[in-house]
Amino acid sequence: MNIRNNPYVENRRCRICGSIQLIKFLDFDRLPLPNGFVSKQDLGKKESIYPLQVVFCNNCALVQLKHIVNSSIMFKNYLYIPSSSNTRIEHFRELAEISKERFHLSSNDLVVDIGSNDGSLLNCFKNLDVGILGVDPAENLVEVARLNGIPTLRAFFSPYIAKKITQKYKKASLALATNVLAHISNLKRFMEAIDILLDRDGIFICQFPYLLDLVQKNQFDTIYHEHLSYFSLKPLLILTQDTNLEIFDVERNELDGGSIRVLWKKRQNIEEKVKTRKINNILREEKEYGLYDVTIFDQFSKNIKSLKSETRNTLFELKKKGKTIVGYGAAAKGNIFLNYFGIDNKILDYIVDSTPYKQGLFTPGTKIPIYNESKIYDTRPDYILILAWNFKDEIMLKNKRYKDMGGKFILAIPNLQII
Ligand code: DWN
Repeated sequence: MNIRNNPYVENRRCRICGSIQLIKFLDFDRLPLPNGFVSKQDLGKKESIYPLQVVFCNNCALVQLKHIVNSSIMFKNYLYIPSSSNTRIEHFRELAEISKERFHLSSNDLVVDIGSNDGSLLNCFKNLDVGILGVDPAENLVEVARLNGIPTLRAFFSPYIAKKITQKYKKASLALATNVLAHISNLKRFMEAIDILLDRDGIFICQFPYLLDLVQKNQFDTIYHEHLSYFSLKPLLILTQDTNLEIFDVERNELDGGSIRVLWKKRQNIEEKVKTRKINNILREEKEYGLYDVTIFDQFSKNIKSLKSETRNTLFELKKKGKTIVGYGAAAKGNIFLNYFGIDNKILDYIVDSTPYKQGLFTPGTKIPIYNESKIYDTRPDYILILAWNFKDEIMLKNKRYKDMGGKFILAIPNLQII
């Protein structure tokens, strides 16, 4: 079935190896899109809901969604911006500095960020006097990026767009994709486009939340319609086999609860030596943890079910005692958490968020109002449930005053804690 004419289609084959041995291990039933925030006037309207089922490929071990939602529905108007978190901006600044130094980038080099959003990452390269270009499909964000002085093409990245860039500008010395690869349905075509975009010694740096961290830390709420794939290193090596690119370095970091940064080069680029030992160490850790067998994912699914009942019982108990609870961070992951755990506006009075575009809207499915962060100090709730757990340190530091007033934080990922 063609995705173009449908809101979603079923994915019957593994998107990396083509196998039909796809084993379902977690089923969220149907949920609204996690970035599908609702305006006040649309509150009475029926929300679109889409299947969210997770499968394991028994051939190449890629974890992926069983259904693909039409990317135009998800990404044409996009409310997530990286600049809503200092932690992420600081991480971007370091990535730009490390990349410029390691790959000797200058103003003559072109750095292309795929899925450039509001241009936050490219702005870090611009400050280092390196040539930049963004590519993003979201009309609203491309406008913001351009207003911020970040040249940006409004498009879904493809071999055609890659060719256009090399003709209109030049071949890229560095291509970047942070929290993007998981959103791509046709991975082979994406890697083909990277090959077209890069110059001979070009480097592709791709970073995304790491499956090993997801499983080890119960990060079920990062599983949602935008993220078609959940990567370990093994399937990525299989993906790369029939391309002109090869993985030469891999690094783990703490962003978003644990991410992996994979570096590709062209096979002709002999400058960069393949860090075989690092790659093999990561593959060994994945195998020893059991990421290449569905058993670990069945256990993961059981862990989430017990976390759900423990979290629900605790929140319902607090409400029975007359306590007030609000949410912190109207994150996409937060909306999956709330909808799957059945936590709605009867439990949370409201959610605060630093993103201007989200304030005044309501969360999809649970219809919880979203306010500016200062609301916390107007109503002084007894508890704050941190939904953006990946930024818990930044959030708790920012709200020390709330703690000093006797307020308490609740975290449910990786496990239920009241702090
Ligand atoms: O992969 C994706 C990640 C990178 O970003 C996208 N598919 C969608 C999006 O997911 P998310 O919405 O879960 O991203 P964040 O950046 O983890 O969301 C954090 C939310 O918390 C933002 O809405 C901003 C908010 N926040 C806040 O209100 N106060 C964050 C911080 C640090 C704060 O102090």
